[in-house]
Parts: sequence; structure tokens; C-alpha cells
Amino acid sequence: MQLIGMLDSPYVRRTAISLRLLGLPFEHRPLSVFSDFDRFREINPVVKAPTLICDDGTVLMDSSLIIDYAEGVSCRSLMPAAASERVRALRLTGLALVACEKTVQIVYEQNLRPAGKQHQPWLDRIGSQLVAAWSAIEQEAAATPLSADAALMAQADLSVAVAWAFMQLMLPDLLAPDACPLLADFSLRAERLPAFLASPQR
Ligand SMILES: N[C@@H](CCC(=O)N[C@@H](CS)C(=O)NCC(=O)O)C(=O)O
Repeated sequence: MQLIGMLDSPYVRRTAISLRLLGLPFEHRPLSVFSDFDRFREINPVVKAPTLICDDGTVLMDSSLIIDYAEGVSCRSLMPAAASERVRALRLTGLALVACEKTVQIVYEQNLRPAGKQHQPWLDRIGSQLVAAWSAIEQEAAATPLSADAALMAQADLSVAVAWAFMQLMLPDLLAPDACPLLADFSLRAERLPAFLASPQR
């Protein structure tokens, strides 16, 4: 299978890390949805990263759907089976995906829209949603620690780690360094894991 997209996309990176943790070999083709738009469009006309080309040629997109497919192929899961752990994992993964989405929205608003056409109330709104997501994740981490153990790392843990590193890379001034101490420490430990080192965001 081939994974298409740049690892500076948190969606591509969470997919790459998931594939590695599931033990699935894949070829990574780091095409940009911007600078490689035409080449990307030849593979997937809707130009979404990540895109996965399955071994039978089927083209999939959306990180969560690709991970769902990969779990089926590998007969393994990065989600806990027990109901109470699973609901926590779903909540954390959802919060991490919101954090990714709001970071991307801010970056697109600031980088793609001409300065005079940027809408500050919209930027303020998505900034507040992003801060709320990190605040909720920090609270969850205080209640039950996230796992940066290679053998125990699950979808919620890796999605939070990827989202945090992406936000730090793109919007380093958004949160004060000590705003989320548990997440900052967790991120340092997660980024040392082999699956993360093999999927660098830059
Ligand atoms: N919900 C999707 C979001 C993917 C996404 O928005 N990817 C961005 C790159 S970070 C993209 O493809 N942007 C180009 C576009 O939307 O036109 C997922 O989980 O994969």
C-alpha cells in the first residue's frame, strides 16, 4: 500500500504512525496538497491528505477511515476493547482531531487568505476552540496518564501526541509553555518512540 501526503500534516502523520504500530509495511509518497497539487490530483481527484492506495488499487482518504481499513487488514486495533477505556479513547481522539482541525484552520486563514481579507472574529473563535481542546485534553491526562510506552501506545495517545507537536510547530505562541505541562512532557517522551522517529513531521 502507498500512503500519499506530507508528514507535516497531522492527519498523514497519525496515519503513518498507526500503520507502523499495526506492523503494516507501506510506501510513503510525500506529495504536498499545495505544491504537488496536479500530481496529487492524478492519484486522487479530490486532493486530500492522507490518501491511501490499497494493494488492489482502491484509493481511500481520511485518516480515521484509513486507520479503520488498516486495522481490518492487520487484524489488530489501536483502540481498547473494554467499554470504559474505549469511550475515553474516543473522547481523547476526538479532542485531538478538533485540535488538528482548528490548527489547520488558523494556518489556512493566516497563510492562504490575503492579510486584508482575514476575519479576526473567526480567528478568535477557532483560537478559543483550540485552547479549549488542549485544556480538556490536559484535564483528561491528569485524570488518567497518557501512555508513551511503545507497547501500550494506542490511538488516543498517538493522536494527542501528533496534534500537540503539530500545534507547537505551526502556532508556537498560541499556548504559554507551562499551560499544559502534562502534555508537554508526554510529547517529549512520545516523540522518542521508533514509530514517531520514523515519521518526522519535518
Ligand atoms: N478529516 C480529514 C482531514 C484531512 C485534511 O484536511 N488534510 C489536509 C492536509 S493537513 C488537506 O488535505 N488539505 C487540502 C484540502 O483540504 O484541500 C482526515 O482526518 O484525514
